[in-house]
Amino acid sequence: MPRDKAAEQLSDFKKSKAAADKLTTGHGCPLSDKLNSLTVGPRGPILLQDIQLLDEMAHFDRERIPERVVHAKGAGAFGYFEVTHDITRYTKAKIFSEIGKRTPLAIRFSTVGGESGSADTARDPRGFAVKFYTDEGNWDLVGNNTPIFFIRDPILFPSFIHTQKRNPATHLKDADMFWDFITLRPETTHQVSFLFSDRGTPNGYRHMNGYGSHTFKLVNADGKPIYCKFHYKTDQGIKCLSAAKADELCGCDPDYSIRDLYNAISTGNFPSWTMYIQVMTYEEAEKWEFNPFDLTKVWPHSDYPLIPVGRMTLDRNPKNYFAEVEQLAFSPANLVPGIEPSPDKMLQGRLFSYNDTHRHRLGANYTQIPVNCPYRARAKNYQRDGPMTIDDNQDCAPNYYPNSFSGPMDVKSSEGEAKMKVVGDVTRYNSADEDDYTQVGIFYNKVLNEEERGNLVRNIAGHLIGAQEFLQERAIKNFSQADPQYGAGIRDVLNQLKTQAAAQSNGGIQAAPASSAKL
Ligand code: HDE
Repeated sequence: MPRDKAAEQLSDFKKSKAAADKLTTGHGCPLSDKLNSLTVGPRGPILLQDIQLLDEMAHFDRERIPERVVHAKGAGAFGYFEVTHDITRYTKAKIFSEIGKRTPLAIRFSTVGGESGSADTARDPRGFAVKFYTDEGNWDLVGNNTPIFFIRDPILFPSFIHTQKRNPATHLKDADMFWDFITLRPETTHQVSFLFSDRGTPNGYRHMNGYGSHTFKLVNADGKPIYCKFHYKTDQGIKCLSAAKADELCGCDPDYSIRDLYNAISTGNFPSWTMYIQVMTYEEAEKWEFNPFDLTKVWPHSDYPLIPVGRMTLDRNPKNYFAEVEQLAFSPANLVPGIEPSPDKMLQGRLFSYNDTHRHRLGANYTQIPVNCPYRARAKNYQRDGPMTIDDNQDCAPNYYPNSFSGPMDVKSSEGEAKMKVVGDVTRYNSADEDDYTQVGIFYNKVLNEEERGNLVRNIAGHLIGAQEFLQERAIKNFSQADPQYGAGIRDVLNQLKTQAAAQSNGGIQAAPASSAKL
């Protein structure tokens, strides 16, 4: 089998070095023997004074940091964004200030539910997180390869994620947990339909679109706001894996997507995406038939056409995965002047969660880690000290505000948030009341073709077969509300699978239900 660029990484490193470096301890002291510990006699016990051994062991014992609670398995890369179209009438964000402007970026693609060693081709949404190192600080657009999400209230997120992970007793993926939650919360039907379609198993990370998914607010230089959604369309074309191929790769090449991205970039085959926005005025938002802040809905392109903005190109692989990808910390709260949150409840929930998880995973000074540092703007503020302060800690500048000694001053100007008027009674509104099915019907009938509809019902039935019958019935009822044919198709395949299973029931190995390993 020919060796690809990923397989040649070590040889390439060797070629880049005229001679090997001198080996040292962590404190830089040269090491004379890296193969033998310090013992009393050839078979004797090891001495406590073997500082080299202790240093090595103690560091090894601390190699792992907590993996991401979701999106644990992923691939990262670096590149740039270039503006191709003027959108300054919508936003004053400096990244979009002129055609031709380039801004460096980091990206991380991921699967969602699996652990950091899980298979890349699992049926799952894909994370599509981009960090733009802009002149005015880092802007992170932390999206997925889907324009929608399963739920519309962040309070449901931890439970939802628990049902996608492992049963607390058996430590197995559990189809009952999955389908119980999904069917009790019908707002999931739209995203579940997307997930079980062919788009649920993209062919690597280069052949899929990305979406900011949420509604954001853009604000222009006159302070005028407009609602907006961000899209990236792959310039490589969409390619998906069949369920059978995705399954096969789970076994024979579980790192398929990481390898594909690494090899493409290292052979100069730089992947790119075209960025578009959709915009909706406040007046249109008031009148639209759906709630424009509901993350389970798309904004139809026919009503809110895609407006081209620029192109994102990936041209560098990480030099070190842990430093540059495992420690890469995205946050929807990393916004810049001209891009603000909308009232989307899910986005509001995320504004808290990400920085919180970074403090837990990486420590209070995670923004000092080079890959997270807003290096094109630099942080100047009154935060000091804390674990792992690795930069100059803002040197001798005053550490309190206000002050009379030239400490950094706030900008009382257009850099601040746009004014927003909010009125309403505070209560816990039941978000289950919104329309859960109209757009699913459109997806089933108008977005998918005949073959894709067939794949969708087969993929759903192949997983639903693992759940109890009352859950199967509840699921069919939900899908039928989007279109009776949709529910009926799932019932037909389920019945076929049950007949096949009955025929095979005498003897044989007790296998996982069809497709269950993929979620
Ligand atoms: Fe995330 N999500 N999420 N999420 N998410 C995380 O942050 C969370 C949601 C997304 O490559 C975590 O650093 C909450 C929607 C991506 O590093 C965590 C809610 C969308 C990534 C977290 C959501 C996403 C994450 C885990 C509901 C698409 C990977 C580790 C309110 C629009 C980023 C981490 C990377 C990661 C929380 C919902 C995308 C725990 C509370 C919707 C791409 O903070």
